[in-house]
Amino acid sequence: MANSNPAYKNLPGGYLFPELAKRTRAFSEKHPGVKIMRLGIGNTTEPLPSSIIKGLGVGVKKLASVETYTGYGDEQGNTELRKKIAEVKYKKAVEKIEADEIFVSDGAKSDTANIQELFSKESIIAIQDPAYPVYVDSNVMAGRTGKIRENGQYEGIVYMPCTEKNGFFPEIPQEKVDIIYICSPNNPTGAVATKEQLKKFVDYAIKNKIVIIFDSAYERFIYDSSLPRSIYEIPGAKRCAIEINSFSKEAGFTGVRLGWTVVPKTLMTEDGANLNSLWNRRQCTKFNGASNIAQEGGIAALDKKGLKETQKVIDLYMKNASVIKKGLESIGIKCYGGVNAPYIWMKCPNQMSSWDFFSKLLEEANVVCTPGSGFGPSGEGFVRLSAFGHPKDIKKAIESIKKNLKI
Ligand code: PL4
Repeated sequence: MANSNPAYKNLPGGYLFPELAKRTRAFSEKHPGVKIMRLGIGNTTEPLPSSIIKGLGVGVKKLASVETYTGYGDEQGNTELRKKIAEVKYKKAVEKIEADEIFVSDGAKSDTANIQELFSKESIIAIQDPAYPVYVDSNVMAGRTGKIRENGQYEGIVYMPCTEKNGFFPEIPQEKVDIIYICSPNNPTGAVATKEQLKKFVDYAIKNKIVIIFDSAYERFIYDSSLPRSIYEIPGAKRCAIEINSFSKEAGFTGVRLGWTVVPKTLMTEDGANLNSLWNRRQCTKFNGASNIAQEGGIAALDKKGLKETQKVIDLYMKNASVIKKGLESIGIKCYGGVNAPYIWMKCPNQMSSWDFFSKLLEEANVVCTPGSGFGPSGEGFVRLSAFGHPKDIKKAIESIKKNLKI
């Protein structure tokens, strides 16, 4: 007789984003004809630049002839792409990132969820609160936690609150932890860690044999060149950190699917395992490589022309961020993020709860946001607005908020 994984019973409700979609759909059904403006899920809207379309086309064309056809590729990814990622993305790394430390994936979501498999079930994880929900949920599914408490925190997880008080970057945990998740630029708060802030964590991790899982999915949105785009810009990080990144937001690959994870060969666990070898073993067993077409697109995205063209799209989204932030501030709403990051972290007026404000914004302005509490208990009282949208739609949404939201 088959029994279910008991750890799944610890998950209280649905995953955040489908829940959001469900509530939005329910509103639509109740109010047919009302046009909803979506600033909820961070989903790209702009067409791919011509150089990437060309690159994807190269991938398609190769499949059409027996001389160039490829079937399964290397589980670790296309060698040319791995070399290109190492060369283009880690120019500022203190210690060189080698191509064989890069594992190409079908996007950052799967890797952020799967990476915890490399660690013992007893490992204690520390998570920024609020955070992208995959970090917590994947550890709950793996049985690394107990039940969720009334305060919204899981037993067995160390929460690192990111609040207005600490500028949305956490203090070093007081308790013993083994794995620390950090996301910068942060989803959902839009806060970006400085070199000094990251150095504190790297030094602490090296001293205590902790592994940092660094999610840099939004690094291209950092305009301030003094801020680090990779944890490997911090001395020693190759001895304590794994970095996960994605083509989704910087190159519009949310539907194409392509990302990568850096697992340095110098990264060891306390019991002497080499994490690069473990991840390689894991990927070879459980992953058959990213789509060869998508990987050709990725190579094109990292070419000089590709980088120039994607920068224009990033600029467009960042203009949206500024429109959202300025619009909300003009009606007296307190906002964070939106600079060096594509998310605006908005404080709900009149101390409303995140879900109450979500409903109010949808009903009064017909705008969808993401409730902050969905990212963790410290997100309560905030909502996240996404700058990924077509500029015309973003402007309409902000005009509607300014005109219709009663605060
Ligand atoms: C909705 C910090 C978005 N259904 O596209 P990927 O898999 O390369 O990237 C996933 C990802 C990884 N790390 C961070 C992210 O914010 C995301 C994407 N997050 C959002 O609105 O928060 C899309 C969410 C999607 C999901 O569940 O990931």
